[in-house]
Amino acid sequence: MKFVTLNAYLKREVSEPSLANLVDRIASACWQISATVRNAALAGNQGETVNVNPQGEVQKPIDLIADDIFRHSCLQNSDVGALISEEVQEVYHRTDAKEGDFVVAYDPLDGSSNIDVNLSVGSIFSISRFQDIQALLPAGRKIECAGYAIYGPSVMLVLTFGDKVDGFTLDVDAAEFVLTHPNMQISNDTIEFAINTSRERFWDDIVSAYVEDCIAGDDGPRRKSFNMRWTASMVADVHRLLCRGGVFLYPQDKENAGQGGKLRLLYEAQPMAFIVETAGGRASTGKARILDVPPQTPHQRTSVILGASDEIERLENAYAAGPVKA
Ligand code: AHM
Ligand code: MG
Repeated sequence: MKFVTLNAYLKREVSEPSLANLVDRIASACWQISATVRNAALAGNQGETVNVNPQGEVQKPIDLIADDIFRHSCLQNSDVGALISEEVQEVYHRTDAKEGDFVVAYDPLDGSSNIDVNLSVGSIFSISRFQDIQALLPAGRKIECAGYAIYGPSVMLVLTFGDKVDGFTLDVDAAEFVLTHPNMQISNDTIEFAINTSRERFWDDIVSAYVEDCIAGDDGPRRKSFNMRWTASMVADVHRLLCRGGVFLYPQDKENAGQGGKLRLLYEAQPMAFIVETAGGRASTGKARILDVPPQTPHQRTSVILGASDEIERLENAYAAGPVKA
């Protein structure tokens, strides 16, 4: 079967050569990271380092290697003006960055707690434009391109420029990504949800009621039997819902409220929200559209509820109506 290569796709879809080049650089970074992930045990890159990232989480050697690969690949494009990485406290910016240069926000290795148990992990990114040094953090609505790579049974790159979402699979023999999943759409018709249920005691009434109704199955108010899946790798959980529908929740809860939630706005929530909305889904904090949340600090966290449009609207309506009555 003859597939369109990522290279041919970028030539066809992206009129600005430098933007096409940057996406190509990122694809190449993802490919290199996938090889590093595959060889982590053989190269002695499993386990932890003594370093912590800006969120106070212990970094794995592979987090640092992935960050290095991502950063160097992006910087091969001379129009990159700023980089915001989950693994680096400070935002990097070129001192001579000019308006219109690219700002790349990225999580080089999402779900890295899964590395040592050989489960899917990935990389997430967004591309927006540099305005000035005072307004370095990208607003969700200014994102021009977002994507993620998933390092699973096959390596995939899922990409959007805001009009459609296309999925590419790495053809290892041909050494290129090829278009295998054109125009990915999130179905509204779903019977699957993803949430870390070990946090149930921290949930607010709205999330508790939503999950309770799903679990009640055919006899409950939803009149259908739901399934639950949780990978603890956002890339894998979001990829699943892009492929077969569903809802993903990592809400702000009583335990993480002090820091605003668990997932980071700029390099986890925003890119995934842009992808999910473009695929026909919805992405919310419960109370606001994720892409409307104003970025204030590089590593700020947020509540994340995204996926099938009707399900997210149901949750938003419940938040708007206020706490569930006993
Ligand atoms: P990470 O970027 O440090 O890997 O953290 C983000 C990950 C997400 O991929 C995933 O949804 C979440 O953390 C899992 O958290 P938990 O361990 O609470 O289930
Ligand atoms: Mg992450």
